[in-house]
Amino acid sequence: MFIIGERINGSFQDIARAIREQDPRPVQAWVRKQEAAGARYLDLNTGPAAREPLKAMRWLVEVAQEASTLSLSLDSSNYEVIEAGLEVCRRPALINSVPAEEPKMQCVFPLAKKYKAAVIGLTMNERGIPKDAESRLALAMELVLAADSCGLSPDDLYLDPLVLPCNVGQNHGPEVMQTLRQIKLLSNPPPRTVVGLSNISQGTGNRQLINRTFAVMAVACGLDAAIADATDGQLMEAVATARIIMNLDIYCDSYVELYRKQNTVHWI
Ligand code: THG
Repeated sequence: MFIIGERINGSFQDIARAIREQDPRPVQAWVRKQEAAGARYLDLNTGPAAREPLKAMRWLVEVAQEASTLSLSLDSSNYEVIEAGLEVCRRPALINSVPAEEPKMQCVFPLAKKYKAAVIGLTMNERGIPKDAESRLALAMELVLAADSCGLSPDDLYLDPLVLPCNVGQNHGPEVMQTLRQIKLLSNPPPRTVVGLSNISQGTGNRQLINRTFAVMAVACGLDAAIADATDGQLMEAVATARIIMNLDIYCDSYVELYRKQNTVHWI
């Protein structure tokens, strides 16, 4: 499982201020910090308050690319904002995200082809987030079929079963785990899976413990990627260890260090 650094998000006050004042320093500081901590992608989200979201996304992409060569995940439900970011991306990006709604899929998948981007598909539609794994899987299949009909390879599709805070959606936890396991049976090659990890602990105490416990359980269910706090050292160590136990990486005494450096060393 690899980490998509969550921190460049306008819902954090320092990033909201940086966007407002066009001050690149806090953004670049978080780019470097997340990269050093072992993030493989950087999620960029202008936040709900950005007055000119197209301009803000373009600016975030340009600032991030000046500080790092990491790939970018463009996080918005507004596809004009996504395309504004894609236009200035130097490397193939990840479009975050599209729900299983026909008109939106017909907009986003061709956009992904045009810019050679991968896509995160959400297992939700006009009626919201389903309660059980079975209904999430039905929406996952709709995403797989729509992506395929647009010529997008299944391994460029990341499916997100949508994690809800455990203090409001406790019954969703086992359904998300079940969905993660069963998504791998939908196609060959299978779609990839991703979650917004920190959602699980929003509004709870002991956030880091809840995040890392969820993360290791999800690795056991085959999770491929998480939008998460890459600078949480204990989370990164727990994920590296879960990968060893699942036989996804070769055990060596320095595996925790190697996981952090996975962007620069050859990693199986
Ligand atoms: N799936 C996909 N994309 C996503 C999500 C998802 N993008 C956004 C989000 N969920 C993942 N990113 C975050 C970023 C921050 C937090 C949670 C998820 C977070 N923020 C603090 C909070 O709300 O308490 C902010 C605290 C502060 O302001 O300091 O927890 O699920 N595809």
